[in-house]
Amino acid sequence: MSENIAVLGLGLMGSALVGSLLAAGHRVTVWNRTPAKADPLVAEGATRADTPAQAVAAGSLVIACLLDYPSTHQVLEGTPLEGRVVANLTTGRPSEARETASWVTGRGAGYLDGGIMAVPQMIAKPGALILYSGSRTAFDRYEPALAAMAEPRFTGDDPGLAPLLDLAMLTGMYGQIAGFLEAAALVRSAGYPLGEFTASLLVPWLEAMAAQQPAWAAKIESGDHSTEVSNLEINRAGVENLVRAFHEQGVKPDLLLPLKGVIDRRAARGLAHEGLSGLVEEL
Ligand code: FVH
Repeated sequence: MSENIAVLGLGLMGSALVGSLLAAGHRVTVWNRTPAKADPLVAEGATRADTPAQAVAAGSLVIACLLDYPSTHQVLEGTPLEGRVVANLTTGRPSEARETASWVTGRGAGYLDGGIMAVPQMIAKPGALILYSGSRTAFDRYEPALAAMAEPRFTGDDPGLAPLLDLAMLTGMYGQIAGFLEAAALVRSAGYPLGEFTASLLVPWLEAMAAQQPAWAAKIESGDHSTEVSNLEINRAGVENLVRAFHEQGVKPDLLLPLKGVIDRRAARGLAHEGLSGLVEEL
Protein backbone atom coordinates (compact mmCIF):
# COMPACT_ATOMS: atom_id res chain seq x y z
CA MET A 1 0.00 0.00 0.00
CA SER A 2 1.32 3.42 -0.93
CA GLU A 3 1.56 5.77 2.07
CA ASN A 4 1.86 9.53 2.53
CA ILE A 5 5.12 9.96 4.38
CA ALA A 6 6.87 13.09 5.63
CA VAL A 7 10.64 12.99 6.16
CA LEU A 8 12.30 15.68 8.28
CA GLY A 9 16.08 15.81 7.93
CA LEU A 10 17.86 15.15 4.65
CA GLY A 11 21.39 14.52 5.79
CA LEU A 12 23.25 11.46 4.51
CA MET A 13 20.92 9.05 6.27
CA GLY A 14 17.66 10.98 5.78
CA SER A 15 18.33 11.25 2.03
CA ALA A 16 19.02 7.51 1.77
CA LEU A 17 15.76 6.77 3.63
CA VAL A 18 13.79 9.02 1.27
CA GLY A 19 15.35 7.31 -1.77
CA SER A 20 14.22 3.91 -0.48
CA LEU A 21 10.67 5.11 0.25
CA LEU A 22 10.34 6.67 -3.21
CA ALA A 23 11.67 3.50 -4.83
CA ALA A 24 8.97 1.54 -2.98
CA GLY A 25 6.27 3.79 -4.45
CA HIS A 26 5.38 5.93 -1.42
CA ARG A 27 4.40 9.60 -1.70
CA VAL A 28 7.13 11.41 0.22
CA THR A 29 7.16 15.04 1.33
CA VAL A 30 10.53 16.27 2.52
CA TRP A 31 11.83 19.14 4.62
CA ASN A 32 15.39 20.09 5.52
CA ARG A 33 16.85 23.11 7.34
CA THR A 34 19.19 23.65 4.39
CA PRO A 35 16.67 23.53 1.53
CA ALA A 36 19.15 22.69 -1.26
CA LYS A 37 19.59 19.15 0.13
CA ALA A 38 16.03 18.42 -1.05
CA ASP A 39 16.86 19.16 -4.71
CA PRO A 40 18.06 15.68 -5.79
CA LEU A 41 15.17 14.02 -3.95
CA VAL A 42 12.62 16.33 -5.57
CA ALA A 43 14.17 15.33 -8.90
CA GLU A 44 13.50 11.69 -7.93
CA GLY A 45 9.84 12.41 -7.16
CA ALA A 46 9.66 13.77 -3.60
CA THR A 47 7.56 16.85 -2.82
CA ARG A 48 9.36 19.78 -1.19
CA ALA A 49 7.89 21.38 1.94
CA ASP A 50 8.94 24.88 2.98
CA THR A 51 8.34 24.23 6.68
CA PRO A 52 8.22 21.18 8.98
CA ALA A 53 4.50 21.88 9.53
CA GLN A 54 3.85 21.75 5.78
CA ALA A 55 5.64 18.40 5.55
CA VAL A 56 3.81 16.94 8.56
CA ALA A 57 0.46 18.08 7.16
CA ALA A 58 1.17 15.97 4.05
CA GLY A 59 2.24 12.76 5.81
CA SER A 60 0.36 10.43 8.12
CA LEU A 61 3.73 8.81 8.96
CA VAL A 62 6.38 11.36 9.95
CA ILE A 63 9.99 10.14 9.89
CA ALA A 64 12.54 12.33 11.67
CA CYS A 65 16.24 11.73 10.99
CA LEU A 66 18.05 14.69 12.46
CA LEU A 67 21.34 15.33 14.16
CA ASP A 68 20.12 14.76 17.73
CA TYR A 69 17.05 14.98 19.99
CA PRO A 70 17.39 18.72 20.73
CA SER A 71 17.26 19.43 16.97
CA THR A 72 14.28 17.04 16.65
CA HIS A 73 12.47 19.02 19.36
CA GLN A 74 13.32 22.31 17.62
CA VAL A 75 11.92 21.01 14.34
CA LEU A 76 8.71 19.52 15.80
CA GLU A 77 8.07 22.40 18.23
CA GLY A 78 4.91 24.23 17.21
CA THR A 79 4.12 21.70 14.45
CA PRO A 80 0.62 20.19 14.77
CA LEU A 81 1.02 16.41 15.20
CA GLU A 82 -2.57 15.34 15.89
CA GLY A 83 -3.37 11.96 14.28
CA ARG A 84 0.17 11.38 13.00
CA VAL A 85 2.66 8.65 13.81
CA VAL A 86 6.14 10.01 14.47
CA ALA A 87 8.98 7.55 13.84
CA ASN A 88 12.06 9.20 15.27
CA LEU A 89 15.16 7.56 13.78
CA THR A 90 17.55 10.09 15.28
CA THR A 91 20.26 8.53 17.45
CA GLY A 92 19.94 9.33 21.13
CA ARG A 93 19.76 8.04 24.67
CA PRO A 94 16.90 5.96 26.15
CA SER A 95 15.92 8.82 28.48
CA GLU A 96 15.64 11.20 25.52
CA ALA A 97 13.45 8.71 23.67
CA ARG A 98 11.09 8.29 26.66
CA GLU A 99 10.84 12.03 27.17
CA THR A 100 10.20 12.62 23.44
CA ALA A 101 7.56 9.86 23.42
CA SER A 102 5.57 11.60 26.20
CA TRP A 103 5.98 14.96 24.47
CA VAL A 104 4.75 13.62 21.11
CA THR A 105 1.92 11.44 22.43
CA GLY A 106 0.77 14.36 24.60
CA ARG A 107 0.15 16.16 21.33
CA GLY A 108 -2.14 13.47 19.96
CA ALA A 109 0.35 11.46 17.86
CA GLY A 110 1.61 7.89 18.05
CA TYR A 111 5.35 7.45 18.70
CA LEU A 112 7.99 4.99 17.61
CA ASP A 113 11.64 5.36 18.38
CA GLY A 114 14.11 3.76 16.02
CA GLY A 115 17.75 2.73 16.09
CA ILE A 116 19.27 2.43 12.63
CA MET A 117 21.75 -0.43 12.44
CA ALA A 118 23.12 0.49 9.02
CA VAL A 119 25.08 3.13 7.17
CA PRO A 120 23.35 5.10 4.38
CA GLN A 121 24.80 2.86 1.65
CA MET A 122 23.13 -0.20 3.26
CA ILE A 123 19.60 1.25 3.28
CA ALA A 124 17.07 -0.92 1.40
CA LYS A 125 19.71 -3.63 1.03
CA PRO A 126 19.88 -7.03 2.76
CA GLY A 127 21.53 -6.73 6.17
CA ALA A 128 20.10 -3.31 7.01
CA LEU A 129 18.12 -3.39 10.24
CA ILE A 130 16.13 -0.76 12.13
CA LEU A 131 15.12 -1.49 15.73
CA TYR A 132 11.83 0.06 16.85
CA SER A 133 10.15 0.50 20.22
CA GLY A 134 7.12 2.39 21.48
CA SER A 135 3.61 2.00 20.10
CA ARG A 136 2.99 -1.54 18.84
CA THR A 137 -0.19 -0.32 17.13
CA ALA A 138 1.77 2.29 15.19
CA PHE A 139 4.43 -0.28 14.26
CA ASP A 140 1.86 -2.79 13.01
CA ARG A 141 0.08 -0.10 10.99
CA TYR A 142 3.25 1.08 9.21
CA GLU A 143 5.44 -2.04 9.18
CA PRO A 144 5.16 -2.57 5.39
CA ALA A 145 6.25 1.02 4.71
CA LEU A 146 9.07 0.83 7.27
CA ALA A 147 10.26 -2.36 5.57
CA ALA A 148 11.13 -0.33 2.46
CA MET A 149 14.06 1.27 4.37
CA ALA A 150 15.45 -1.74 6.25
CA GLU A 151 14.24 -4.86 8.05
CA PRO A 152 12.01 -3.41 10.80
CA ARG A 153 12.19 -5.18 14.15
CA PHE A 154 9.85 -4.25 17.03
CA THR A 155 11.59 -4.68 20.39
CA GLY A 156 9.03 -3.56 22.98
CA ASP A 157 6.63 -0.93 24.31
CA ASP A 158 9.23 1.09 26.22
CA PRO A 159 10.29 3.82 23.75
CA GLY A 160 13.76 3.78 25.34
CA LEU A 161 14.38 0.16 24.39
CA ALA A 162 15.35 0.60 20.72
CA PRO A 163 17.99 3.26 21.52
CA LEU A 164 19.25 1.14 24.43
CA LEU A 165 19.68 -1.91 22.18
CA ASP A 166 21.25 0.32 19.52
CA LEU A 167 23.78 1.56 22.10
CA ALA A 168 24.39 -2.01 23.30
CA MET A 169 25.18 -3.13 19.75
CA LEU A 170 27.51 -0.16 19.30
CA THR A 171 29.16 -1.07 22.61
CA GLY A 172 29.87 -4.57 21.29
CA MET A 173 31.25 -3.05 18.11
CA TYR A 174 33.55 -0.61 19.93
CA GLY A 175 34.83 -3.42 22.15
CA GLN A 176 35.70 -5.41 19.05
CA ILE A 177 37.38 -2.39 17.45
CA ALA A 178 39.40 -1.81 20.64
CA GLY A 179 40.59 -5.42 20.57
CA PHE A 180 41.46 -5.19 16.90
CA LEU A 181 43.47 -2.00 17.34
CA GLU A 182 45.53 -3.45 20.23
CA ALA A 183 46.11 -6.67 18.26
CA ALA A 184 47.14 -4.64 15.19
CA ALA A 185 49.63 -2.59 17.21
CA LEU A 186 51.14 -5.76 18.68
CA VAL A 187 51.41 -7.49 15.29
CA ARG A 188 52.90 -4.37 13.71
CA SER A 189 55.54 -4.22 16.47
CA ALA A 190 56.82 -7.61 15.23
CA GLY A 191 56.81 -6.55 11.57
CA TYR A 192 54.33 -9.32 10.67
CA PRO A 193 51.99 -8.52 7.73
CA LEU A 194 48.85 -7.12 9.34
CA GLY A 195 46.51 -7.91 6.43
CA GLU A 196 47.47 -11.56 6.51
CA PHE A 197 47.15 -11.75 10.30
CA THR A 198 43.72 -10.12 10.16
CA ALA A 199 42.25 -12.23 7.35
CA SER A 200 43.72 -15.62 8.09
CA LEU A 201 44.03 -15.59 11.88
CA LEU A 202 42.08 -12.88 13.67
CA VAL A 203 38.74 -12.88 11.83
CA PRO A 204 38.18 -16.67 12.03
CA TRP A 205 39.18 -16.55 15.72
CA LEU A 206 36.76 -13.71 16.48
CA GLU A 207 33.98 -15.53 14.63
CA ALA A 208 34.58 -18.63 16.74
CA MET A 209 34.61 -16.53 19.92
CA ALA A 210 31.42 -14.66 18.92
CA ALA A 211 29.68 -18.01 18.51
CA GLN A 212 30.24 -18.59 22.26
CA GLN A 213 28.38 -15.46 23.28
CA PRO A 214 24.84 -16.90 23.40
CA ALA A 215 26.15 -19.43 25.97
CA TRP A 216 27.67 -16.54 27.95
CA ALA A 217 24.35 -14.70 27.78
CA ALA A 218 22.60 -17.80 29.20
CA LYS A 219 25.12 -17.88 32.08
CA ILE A 220 24.50 -14.23 32.85
CA GLU A 221 20.72 -14.65 32.72
CA SER A 222 20.91 -17.63 35.10
CA GLY A 223 23.32 -15.88 37.48
CA ASP A 224 25.45 -19.05 37.48
CA HIS A 225 29.01 -17.99 36.66
CA SER A 226 30.63 -21.36 37.26
CA THR A 227 32.86 -22.53 34.42
CA GLU A 228 34.40 -25.64 32.97
CA VAL A 229 36.22 -23.64 30.27
CA SER A 230 38.64 -21.23 31.94
CA ASN A 231 38.27 -19.55 35.29
CA LEU A 232 38.99 -15.95 36.17
CA GLU A 233 42.39 -16.78 37.72
CA ILE A 234 43.60 -18.25 34.42
CA ASN A 235 42.31 -15.19 32.59
CA ARG A 236 43.78 -12.83 35.20
CA ALA A 237 47.20 -14.41 34.64
CA GLY A 238 46.62 -14.37 30.86
CA VAL A 239 45.79 -10.68 30.72
CA GLU A 240 48.70 -9.89 33.08
CA ASN A 241 50.97 -11.75 30.66
CA LEU A 242 49.46 -9.85 27.73
CA VAL A 243 50.09 -6.49 29.35
CA ARG A 244 53.71 -7.39 30.12
CA ALA A 245 54.24 -8.59 26.54
CA PHE A 246 52.83 -5.30 25.22
CA HIS A 247 55.30 -3.31 27.32
CA GLU A 248 58.19 -5.52 26.17
CA GLN A 249 57.18 -4.92 22.53
CA GLY A 250 56.98 -1.16 23.13
CA VAL A 251 53.19 -1.07 22.63
CA LYS A 252 50.75 0.64 25.00
CA PRO A 253 47.99 -1.70 26.24
CA ASP A 254 45.75 1.29 27.05
CA LEU A 255 42.56 -0.23 25.61
CA LEU A 256 43.10 -3.50 27.51
CA LEU A 257 43.84 -1.98 30.91
CA PRO A 258 40.20 -1.24 31.86
CA LEU A 259 39.39 -4.95 31.34
CA LYS A 260 42.37 -5.93 33.47
CA GLY A 261 41.12 -3.58 36.20
CA VAL A 262 37.71 -5.26 36.32
CA ILE A 263 39.26 -8.76 36.34
CA ASP A 264 41.58 -7.80 39.20
CA ARG A 265 38.66 -6.31 41.17
CA ARG A 266 36.57 -9.46 40.77
CA ALA A 267 39.50 -11.71 41.70
CA ALA A 268 40.22 -9.57 44.77
CA ARG A 269 36.68 -10.37 45.96
CA GLY A 270 37.65 -14.05 46.09
CA LEU A 271 35.73 -14.97 42.94
CA ALA A 272 38.67 -16.12 40.80
CA HIS A 273 37.13 -19.60 40.53
CA GLU A 274 34.25 -18.23 38.45
CA GLY A 275 34.21 -17.73 34.69
CA LEU A 276 34.61 -14.45 32.84
CA SER A 277 30.82 -14.01 32.62
CA GLY A 278 30.90 -13.03 36.32
CA LEU A 279 32.61 -9.76 35.38
CA VAL A 280 29.18 -8.42 34.36
CA GLU A 281 28.32 -8.23 38.07
CA GLU A 282 31.11 -5.65 38.53
CA LEU A 283 29.63 -3.27 35.94
N1 FVH B 1 25.18 8.20 8.82
C1 FVH B 1 25.25 7.07 9.51
O1 FVH B 1 25.93 6.13 9.11
C2 FVH B 1 24.53 6.87 10.82
C3 FVH B 1 23.99 5.47 10.97
C4 FVH B 1 23.25 5.24 12.25
C5 FVH B 1 22.22 6.35 12.50
N2 FVH B 1 22.80 7.65 12.33
C6 FVH B 1 21.99 8.75 12.87
O2 FVH B 1 21.10 9.32 11.91
C7 FVH B 1 20.91 10.71 12.21
C8 FVH B 1 21.22 11.54 11.00
O3 FVH B 1 22.53 11.21 10.58
P1 FVH B 1 23.10 11.70 9.18
O4 FVH B 1 24.20 10.75 8.82
O5 FVH B 1 22.02 11.91 8.22
O6 FVH B 1 23.75 13.09 9.61
P2 FVH B 1 24.02 14.41 8.74
O7 FVH B 1 24.34 14.06 7.36
O8 FVH B 1 25.01 15.20 9.51
O9 FVH B 1 22.60 15.17 8.79
C9 FVH B 1 22.11 15.79 9.97
C10 FVH B 1 20.73 16.33 9.69
O10 FVH B 1 20.24 17.05 10.84
C11 FVH B 1 19.89 18.37 10.44
N3 FVH B 1 20.04 19.29 11.55
C12 FVH B 1 21.10 19.40 12.38
N4 FVH B 1 20.85 20.33 13.32
C13 FVH B 1 19.62 20.82 13.08
C14 FVH B 1 18.80 21.79 13.70
N5 FVH B 1 19.20 22.46 14.80
N6 FVH B 1 17.59 22.05 13.17
C15 FVH B 1 17.17 21.39 12.06
N7 FVH B 1 17.90 20.44 11.42
C16 FVH B 1 19.10 20.16 11.94
C17 FVH B 1 20.81 18.67 9.28
O11 FVH B 1 20.28 19.76 8.58
P3 FVH B 1 21.26 20.63 7.59
O12 FVH B 1 22.59 20.75 8.31
O13 FVH B 1 21.36 19.88 6.31
O14 FVH B 1 20.57 21.93 7.47
C18 FVH B 1 20.73 17.34 8.52
O15 FVH B 1 19.52 17.24 7.83
C19 FVH B 1 21.84 11.03 13.38
O16 FVH B 1 21.12 11.01 14.59
C20 FVH B 1 22.85 9.90 13.33
O17 FVH B 1 23.45 9.64 14.57
C21 FVH B 1 23.41 7.89 11.04
